[in-house]
Amino acid sequence: MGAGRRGVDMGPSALRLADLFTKLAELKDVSSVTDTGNIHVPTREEMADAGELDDKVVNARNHRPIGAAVASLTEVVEDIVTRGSVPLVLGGDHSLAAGSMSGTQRARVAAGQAKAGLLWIDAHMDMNTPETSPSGNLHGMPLAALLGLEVPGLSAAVGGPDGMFDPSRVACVGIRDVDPAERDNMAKLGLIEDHNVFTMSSIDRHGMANVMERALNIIAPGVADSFAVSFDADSLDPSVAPGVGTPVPGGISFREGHLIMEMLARHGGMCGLDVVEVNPVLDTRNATAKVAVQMVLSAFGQTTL
Ligand code: B3U
Ligand code: MN
Ligand code: MN
Repeated sequence: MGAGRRGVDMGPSALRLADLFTKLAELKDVSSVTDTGNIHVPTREEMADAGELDDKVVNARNHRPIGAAVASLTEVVEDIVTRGSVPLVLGGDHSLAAGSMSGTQRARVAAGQAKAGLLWIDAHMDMNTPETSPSGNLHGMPLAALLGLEVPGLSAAVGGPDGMFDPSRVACVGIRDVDPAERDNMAKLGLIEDHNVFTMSSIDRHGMANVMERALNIIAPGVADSFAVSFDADSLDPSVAPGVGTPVPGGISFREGHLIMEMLARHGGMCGLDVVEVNPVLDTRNATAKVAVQMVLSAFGQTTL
């Protein structure tokens, strides 16, 4: 409901079908893996019956049902992190990150731990608000909500300072499609190209290893610092990951994708991971789900030898 095209609701099934859980469980670095099942997402019909369909005044499509789903996800993730586990959240569209990421952050704050940094791997910035969005789609707005800008349906889950991320601990990688007014929101929060926003052009010029070293220094400046990762499958090049709603040419290659994940695993500080925007309806032979599973395995420590 947060995307422009239908089908990402089947993303988790496609990832399960690509053997995500058995392969994760086989990894030597991961001692136990539990599939906690799906979050209930109310249908438009259910919302209509409850008299809670969207009012048309705000440029934030389906913000009420999305708000309900994101609220449930926040609770589930907060609980997982409180129990000392690492949540792996399968989307679904990227609006869910408002819940997964703030759930992780809130659990850390409640436990007296330092806040996590955030790595946003995406073709897009997802820094729109209803005022700047050309589409009204909430999947273009979660990072804005996580940094404290007001987004109907998403800001309630972030719920104030405890769920929010510090912009100085946020890095973005793979960026190549930003809306004109979205840039104003970026500037407002200090998101700057080649400093904490690594566009495809930054990656071309400096190479992925250099970019990731710099990104890690931002998201985890201290040795003991943790970071959460939100991985949008459309960050990858459409030749590698065709099954996404808004493919943008010139993306992250298969090898660069693995390098990102391997560097995150080697660091050891990852405290949460989203995999979003896998759309089986637009995919070819489940290729996007399969490559996403490979990325997850690398992020959790899979190596060749
Ligand atoms: N920036 C555009 C397009 C977009 C954002 N996220 C995705 N597409 N996947 C928007 O609609 O906000
Ligand atoms: Mn995204
Ligand atoms: Mn995207």
